[in-house]
Amino acid sequence: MPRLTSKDIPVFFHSRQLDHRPPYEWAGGERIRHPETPSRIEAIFRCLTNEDTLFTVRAPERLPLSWIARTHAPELLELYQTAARDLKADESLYPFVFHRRRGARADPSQLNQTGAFCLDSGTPLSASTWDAAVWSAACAFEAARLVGRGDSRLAYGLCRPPGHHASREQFGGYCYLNNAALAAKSLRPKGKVAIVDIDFHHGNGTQEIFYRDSKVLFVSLHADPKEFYPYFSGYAAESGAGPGQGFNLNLPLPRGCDGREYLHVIETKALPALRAFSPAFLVVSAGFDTYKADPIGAFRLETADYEELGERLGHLGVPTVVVQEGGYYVQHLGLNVTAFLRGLYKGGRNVS
Ligand code: OKP
Ligand code: ZN
Repeated sequence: MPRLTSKDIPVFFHSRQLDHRPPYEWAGGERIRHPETPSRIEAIFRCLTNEDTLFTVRAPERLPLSWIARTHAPELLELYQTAARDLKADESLYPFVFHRRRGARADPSQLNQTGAFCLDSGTPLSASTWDAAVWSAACAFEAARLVGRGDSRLAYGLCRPPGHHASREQFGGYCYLNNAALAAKSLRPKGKVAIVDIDFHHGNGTQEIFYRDSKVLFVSLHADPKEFYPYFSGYAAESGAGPGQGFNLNLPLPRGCDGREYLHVIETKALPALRAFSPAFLVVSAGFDTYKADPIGAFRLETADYEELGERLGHLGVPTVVVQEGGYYVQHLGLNVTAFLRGLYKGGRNVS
């Protein structure tokens, strides 16, 4: 592995992440083309490799199952492997019977029981899903490893499928393994970790995983869950539980929110909470479905806002792992990611 210079932002990506191809999702009783496509990360990859002064792309090593099992239930991981074994190459499995587990048992060797492990009808399983999700998680994990070792102040996991909706026991919202949570879990023994989730949607999975944890602060800006996915969480009143009370901060924003409003909430709510926590590490769940042209989001951020946002987070001066989440306007996705990372890099340089 080449020695890092101060100019490098290491990027992790593996081509096997492209093999997961959800064909459609069920939304409002309609079958619509799935927005979470392999072309998303191909576009980001192209953009990052064109900017060769700032980024170095490399492949992660395969992540051992034992690491994933520190964040996810063994039954969930078994179900993914059942799907990898039993589904035909062109098959996508959408459960049509869901149930709230609440202590009920479900058998992960029976694909008919997938509904027990799944939150919604937009997140199919295929034979390739498990492998793609493991490589996606590996990208986040390797980025965290580099930052945790002090080898880089900033690293980016070009993750896909995304992760922030996946909880310990369930998948959904296009997410299977919680990449940001895996990264945070790996850093946690070395010091307090703050996770900032800037995806348009609330990171219900990440919130749930760290809800009782006082060493991991979760701060999320997202669309009001009264109106937008995931509907059942993301409300301001959710502030943590037990020892984790006070270490979960939800900042729901109204439809139509623009860069000014967004950055104002960052400045007045998110950054003060982050500074008060004084984390050793920062993990950013970076979604770009807040972009004005996003087909499923409803905010109005512009490319320049992402650079500004990055700069302000960079000013915290905390070693940072960025994990890719959503963002579905593929044409400008690479531009927005690059702007954000450039901002973080610049912001971080002006500290101390
Ligand atoms: C994943 B990530 C839109 C329905 C919404 C779920 C959204 C999942 C978003 N037709 N379906 O970007 O947070
Ligand atoms: Zn999203």
